[in-house]
Amino acid sequence: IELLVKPGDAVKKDQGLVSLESDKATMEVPAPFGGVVKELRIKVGDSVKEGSVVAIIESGDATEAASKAPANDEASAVSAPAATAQPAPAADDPKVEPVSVAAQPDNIAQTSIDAQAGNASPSVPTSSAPMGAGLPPVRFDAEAVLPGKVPYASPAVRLFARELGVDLAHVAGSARGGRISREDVQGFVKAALSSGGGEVVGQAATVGGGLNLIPWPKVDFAKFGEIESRPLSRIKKLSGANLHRNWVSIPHVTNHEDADITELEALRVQLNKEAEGKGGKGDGTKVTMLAFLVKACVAALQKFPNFNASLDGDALVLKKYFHIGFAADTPNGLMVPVIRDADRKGVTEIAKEMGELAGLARDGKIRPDQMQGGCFSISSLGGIGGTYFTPIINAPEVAILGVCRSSTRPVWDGKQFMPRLILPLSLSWDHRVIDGAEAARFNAYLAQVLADFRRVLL
Ligand code: CAO
Repeated sequence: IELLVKPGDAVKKDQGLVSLESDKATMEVPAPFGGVVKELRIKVGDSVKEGSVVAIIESGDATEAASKAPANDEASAVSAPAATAQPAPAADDPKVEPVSVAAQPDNIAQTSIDAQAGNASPSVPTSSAPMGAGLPPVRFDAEAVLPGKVPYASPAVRLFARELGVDLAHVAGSARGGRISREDVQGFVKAALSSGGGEVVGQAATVGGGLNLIPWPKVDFAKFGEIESRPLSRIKKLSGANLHRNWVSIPHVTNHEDADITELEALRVQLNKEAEGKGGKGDGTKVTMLAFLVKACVAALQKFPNFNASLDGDALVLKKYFHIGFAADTPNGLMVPVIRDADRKGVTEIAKEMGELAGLARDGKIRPDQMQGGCFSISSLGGIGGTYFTPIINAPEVAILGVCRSSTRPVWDGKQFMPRLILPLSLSWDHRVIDGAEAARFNAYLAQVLADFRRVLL
């Protein structure tokens, strides 16, 4: 699909010569050694197969040897059938460059495609390929150029990445066929720096700091049916980048728990009835289950301070304030407004503030400071459905509570099954800060508080 060099170009070892595309992958064929391209044997659009000759390269060693060789050596060098005398390459030596090539003044070596990296015999050129002195073609290790191993980028982009210390294995290509462009490298560096992950750039990426993922699959979806492409919203892009970082960098564990909220729900319904009964004299605020949950979480955070904390290097920063974030579903994507000082507010006040903040978020009018400073987050899907899920921790917080839809279930009270309203809870926590036993205690306590809200006072 692309010729990366032309005759006369000097190429370095491993420099890309041509790009090939199959239905499964796109890969670059690298020069197996440095030298000067004498001839390209393929053109854009050609179909090639294993064993096809790609290019003829005068090896750097040959040029050097020839320039150093005394004139009277030349004839003997030309006549020496050195190549045919060379032993076949060893099975475990897939990168074979015939040594004899270097001894000939018009030394040329052919680069051919060989998918069998462990093949004991060198691939034989097609009959149309004139082979100088019957030399076997130079093989390259197809294993080593599989897309997962060699990032698909032009030599200029490789050089650019090297200068910035970026390991291209971590960069997703957005150009045709998944090729990595200069802009992709720049975008990668910007993202790494803005997420504080400068270490992804540079050495750490190759010594265990990076994920070393294979490139994202590039699929031409239109080949399989009708499609429509829509750009992601700004908020989706921002929240997506944060969620991704949090998901891959925090060791998450999620504990599930069931809370019996039969009495609490009865109280909530009663409070809302009383408010309605005032004949519209109140401000119309409905007390929500989520507002009760905020209050219950504050009680649990006070009892288990490690959950109201953030990691700062090797130190744990314990917060003495209780700002609780809640996930709000907006037309533009997920946002997390924060209720400040929830420990000092009543349930009705929290419900009112939540309604206002959620409204601002949905209208795109929420200010950044109204989403900052959170200590712990709650993600409630209770109004929608589901049983349990795995919420992603909102870094630098260390835990998040996921809540699903309550349902009436038969619960054994020791003598009989009783219908109880059960709220499913899912707590994700950072295992660097919190241990499983502590998380189980947090959940059990939270469920106790929700079952008997008087415990909030203790
Ligand atoms: N179980 C059963 N019913 C519940 C419930 C629960 N756990 N939680 C809420 N409900 C009910 C409410 O009582 C309400 O019923 P009525 O209309 O009869 O009063 C209805 O569901 C709708 O509630 P709501 O969702 O409007 O209000 P809320 O206070 O529960 O939540 C807010 C507010 C902003 C959190 C919510 O609107 C929202 O955006 N939720 C989505 C959060 C989200 O996307 N999380 C995922 C993040 S990860 O992608």
